[in-house]
Amino acid sequence: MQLEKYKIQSHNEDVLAGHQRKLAYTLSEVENAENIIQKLVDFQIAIPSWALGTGGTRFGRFSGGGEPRSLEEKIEDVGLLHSLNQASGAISLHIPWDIPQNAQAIKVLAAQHGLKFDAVNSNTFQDQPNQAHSYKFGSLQNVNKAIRKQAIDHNIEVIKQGIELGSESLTVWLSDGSCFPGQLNFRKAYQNTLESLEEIYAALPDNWKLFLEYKCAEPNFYSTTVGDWGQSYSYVKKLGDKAFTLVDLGHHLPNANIEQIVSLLLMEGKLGGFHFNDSKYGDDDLTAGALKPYQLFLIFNELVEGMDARGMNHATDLGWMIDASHNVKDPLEDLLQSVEAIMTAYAQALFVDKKALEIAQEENDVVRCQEILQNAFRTDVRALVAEARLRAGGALNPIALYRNLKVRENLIQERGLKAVSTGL
Ligand code: LRH
Ligand code: MN
Repeated sequence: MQLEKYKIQSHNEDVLAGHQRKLAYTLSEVENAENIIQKLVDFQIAIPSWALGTGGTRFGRFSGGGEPRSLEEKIEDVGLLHSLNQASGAISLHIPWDIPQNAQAIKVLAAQHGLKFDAVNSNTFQDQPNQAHSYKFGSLQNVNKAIRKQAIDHNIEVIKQGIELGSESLTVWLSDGSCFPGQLNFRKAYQNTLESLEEIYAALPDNWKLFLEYKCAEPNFYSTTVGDWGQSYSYVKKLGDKAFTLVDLGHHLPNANIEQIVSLLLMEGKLGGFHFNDSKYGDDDLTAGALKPYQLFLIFNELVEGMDARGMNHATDLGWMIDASHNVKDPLEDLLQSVEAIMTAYAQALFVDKKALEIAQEENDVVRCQEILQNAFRTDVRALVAEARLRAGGALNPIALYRNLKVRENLIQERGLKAVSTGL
């Protein structure tokens, strides 16, 4: 479903007065507002191709209808998101869930929607039909050399797919691990995985990056072979300058201090990017900022501080991606909310008075430190995020327009209630 520009313009005219009132007040409160708005305009978040349909759990899946039935329809849906918020200008594909039949045609279609291809994701956590060897006991860690070779070849094939689409990074998430004590020799599993990653790394074009995503548990429930940031860091440090650690917010043990992990990986120059989502218990893959907006703000506070300390470009030097699964929300509304929460946390982090914070930290003035951070977190920056959208040609209130235009109803009309999209 294509969204005509005039429909966005008439929506903006309807709500402009209210927006301008809020913006005027915010501009009076936030002295570096112009700089923040420009940074927000430049900031793009990649949408996962596997999260455009209804997700589910082993207990059930309740489809909402109108789901994309092909990669082409997935690109249309991300294109629609991007036309609404002008902040979703990239799609991250998962292979083999989204193998382009004709890469050039897909590339042209994406460009027509103003979309680029972010990281491509390999998949050695499921067995594909007619696959020679099973990944039941792991892929790159597997005790069987032929199974490791099969997994290595798949990753190299995914790089080839990505090159054709103009992607410049490969995300490797390994479900590899063990479910019971004694099942696995941890050292051999590590060494098999490292040797396998070295072969994949050797196949990377010069301008590419490899993102190694860690996860504490699931689907293995005793050990995971890339189980935390330290393990991922030890692999990427050994692999070389094109290898980095990817932080999925839902992949940590309870109460892990993710903002500290982010700060240290940045300091080491080994932070590659993010899979944004939120969670209360496990890898719940809920809407970003829905449960822990203060943690998301603290993560962006470390990102802005750490990236500025290294002179990094906020918009382009890290991989900004969402990884979520929608069990009860409309997938497109859920993704619009995630992008809004991420942009809001970023804007609040840009508003932190860093000079004052540094002085308070040097003086061990703990109370002042918290006052400075929470002043930024409690400042309503939503008008700045909306203004950035307006200047970029997006909708002031994307979800309101999405609903006013009955997008989901139209998609159900077009694609039917039973349409099921590939992915989780
Ligand atoms: C694993 C993960 C990984 C993806 C998958 C869809 O939990 O976060 O990033 O490959 O979800
Ligand atoms: Mn992930």
